[in-house]
Amino acid sequence: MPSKLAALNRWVDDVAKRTRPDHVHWCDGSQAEYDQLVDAMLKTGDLIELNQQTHPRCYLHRSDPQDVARVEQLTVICSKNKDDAGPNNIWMDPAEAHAKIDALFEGCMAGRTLYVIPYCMGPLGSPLSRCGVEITDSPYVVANMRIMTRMGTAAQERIEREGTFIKALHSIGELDPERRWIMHFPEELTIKSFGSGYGGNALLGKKCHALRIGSYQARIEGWLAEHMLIVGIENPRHEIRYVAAAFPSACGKTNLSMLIPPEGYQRDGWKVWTVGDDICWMRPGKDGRLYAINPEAGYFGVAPGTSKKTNPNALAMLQHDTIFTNVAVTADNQPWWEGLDDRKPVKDWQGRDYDPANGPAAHPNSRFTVRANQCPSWSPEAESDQGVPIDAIVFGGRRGSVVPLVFEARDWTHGVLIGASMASETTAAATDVGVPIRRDPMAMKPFCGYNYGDYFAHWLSFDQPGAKLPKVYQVNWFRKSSDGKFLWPGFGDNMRVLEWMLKRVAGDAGAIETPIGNLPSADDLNLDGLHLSDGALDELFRVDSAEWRAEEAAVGEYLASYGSHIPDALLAEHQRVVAALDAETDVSAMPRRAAAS
Ligand code: OXD
Ligand code: MN
Repeated sequence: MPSKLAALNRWVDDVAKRTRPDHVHWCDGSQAEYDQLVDAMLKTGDLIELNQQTHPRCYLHRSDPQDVARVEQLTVICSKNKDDAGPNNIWMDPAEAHAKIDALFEGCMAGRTLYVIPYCMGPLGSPLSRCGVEITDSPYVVANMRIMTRMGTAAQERIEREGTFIKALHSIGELDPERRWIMHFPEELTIKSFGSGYGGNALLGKKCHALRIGSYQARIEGWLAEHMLIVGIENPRHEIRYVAAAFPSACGKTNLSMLIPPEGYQRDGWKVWTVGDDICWMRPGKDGRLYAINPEAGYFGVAPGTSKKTNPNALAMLQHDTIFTNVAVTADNQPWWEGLDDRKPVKDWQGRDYDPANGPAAHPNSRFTVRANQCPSWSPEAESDQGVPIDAIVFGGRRGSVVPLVFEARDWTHGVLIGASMASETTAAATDVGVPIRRDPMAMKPFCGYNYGDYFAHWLSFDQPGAKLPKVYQVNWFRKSSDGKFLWPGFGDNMRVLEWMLKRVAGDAGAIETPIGNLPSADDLNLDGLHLSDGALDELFRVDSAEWRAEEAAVGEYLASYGSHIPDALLAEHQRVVAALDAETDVSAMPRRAAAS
């Protein structure tokens, strides 16, 4: 028997009986196995060799043009009770869902190899880690899982010791969008995904396990599975404090996780360490602090916009041992994407001769898959079994107006309200009047595996006697002037905002109390060497009471849509903010009174 665990052998046998593959291969996760897979994919054309002089061991995968992104309308949560999935999810009855998707799996691996991938999300020895087994018929998925997770023999051994694992079944099927489902059965700790090879739909350890099933498990077991990056900020005294930050897609999460501080900061000895760029699992430690691990071992990042200016660390890590998906190529066969540099691509993401009339050369959601430790700012603490202590949690979104550059929650409950109120613009527009925003609490809208109301209650439950919880912040790097220009330079200069937060944590910085939370005054932020346009600072920190009353009215309506699942304490906190705003005639007339640090 391939595994010492009967339940695992039985599941693999059952799947093989249904899907009828020509071969079954148990992955050991070795370099030799990876190399063989790559060789085979180069022969079939699943991978294309890139310029091996400039980019050793880098390959390009061109996906089916209809299979380039997550599919939220086909992503379902199949809990026994509809109410448990909540209005934030598309729900399907588990029996109906199994029947629907099992019919698609019938005989789907004929002529193919069934790969069994035992994987561990998180360091192999960590009590915070959780394991799963993915079955797939896609060698591209196996290669990506080897980069993104700890997979193979060692993970299998942990699964055999523990006796439990998430069952994650995947087939690319015929890549037919009409025969595609991404299904989650939280109570059965099972995922079934059919008809897509795209990362978020097919690398089942990532969004499906680490967030949707993970959030469900976390609620039962008393921890948090979050859509957050984790960074360590080292100060000139060589103290490192860790920050976890949630942002919806396309808000610069990968860039923030790999930030290079402005020159003056570097001279003074500041440094940023990358622990994770997308997912964070956190649990209270014995000392009452929250300890976090990055369950992933690699980055599956968006390529367009990555450049020497926006993210030099990412660019450095992408020079070797990287799988690119749906990028363009230059005349000398190097990977290329919009925003990289001034070179001209010759082939677009579909392999056609590049013609601007066909749209961007690289698909806007083209990706790189790369081992985390290739990043120059990679933190060795990413391998720590106990995780890193989190001192600050940051919630961010893309808001052209209303939301100031940064503000601090008064306490944990207020912080949970700030997270629950998160929203982000869905489109970029020249001016921001009327830009639609989508409510995306804790940036988990596509990823929370159960009812958001219950999720907020779970967040509130961490406020226990003896808990030393992180301070909570909201940031907005994207506020614009009335003529549509970004007011804040962003990127490395975001360090200035992080420094203020960490000084607050240490009790070393001031703040001004307002009804929405505590804001820094201009004197509290280090603005040395920064040239902001006239009036930018005032606008960045302007809190307009009329705008905020409208904002909180929208938040109130949103919270009400979760009915009785919304915890009373969250509604009471919302009422407190509304009442404070109502009492204010002109909030923008700051400062009011200094907040306690
Ligand atoms: C991602 C996403 O791919 O959030 O990380 O969509
Ligand atoms: Mn993400």
